[in-house]
Amino acid sequence: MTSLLILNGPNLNLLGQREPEIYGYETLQDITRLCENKAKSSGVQIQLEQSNHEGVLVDLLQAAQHVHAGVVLNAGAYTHTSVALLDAISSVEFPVIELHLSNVFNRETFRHHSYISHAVLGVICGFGAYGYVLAIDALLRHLEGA
Ligand code: CA2
Repeated sequence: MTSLLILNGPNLNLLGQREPEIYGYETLQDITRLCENKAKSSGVQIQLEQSNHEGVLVDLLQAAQHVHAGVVLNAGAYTHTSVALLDAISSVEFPVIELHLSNVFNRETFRHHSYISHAVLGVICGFGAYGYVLAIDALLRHLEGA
């Protein structure tokens, strides 16, 4: 069965507790449930991981090789700072979708630049938690060759 990794970066464990006007009211647990329901209805397996540590995110991306067919990555603030994550994404053979809950382009200018965009299949942002559903759909459509 096709397996996908849903990988969340720093501070996303705090979702739903602060700044709901930017990130929505859903907690990471709500997003987990949303992704699990989407995976079930799509007939795929998913693994969900969250880490506040850049190196752990790199390790999880490397470990996904030959295990997962694709990755949905919300790299959080590391999006805007991390060449290490860019290099990790460049080194793997599976497609990665960059995801953001908020529309990073109508926020502070430092959020307009993403290091990881250079190596990803595509970017989804601004649709809140529903973006994860869109990203899983987009990955599966890509993997089916559609
Ligand atoms: O919009 C997104 O999903 C972001 O990746 C979220 C990151 C931010 O640095 C990116 O620019 C855009 C921040 C996640 C922090 O999440 C919080 C959750 C609750 C309270 C405060 C921050």
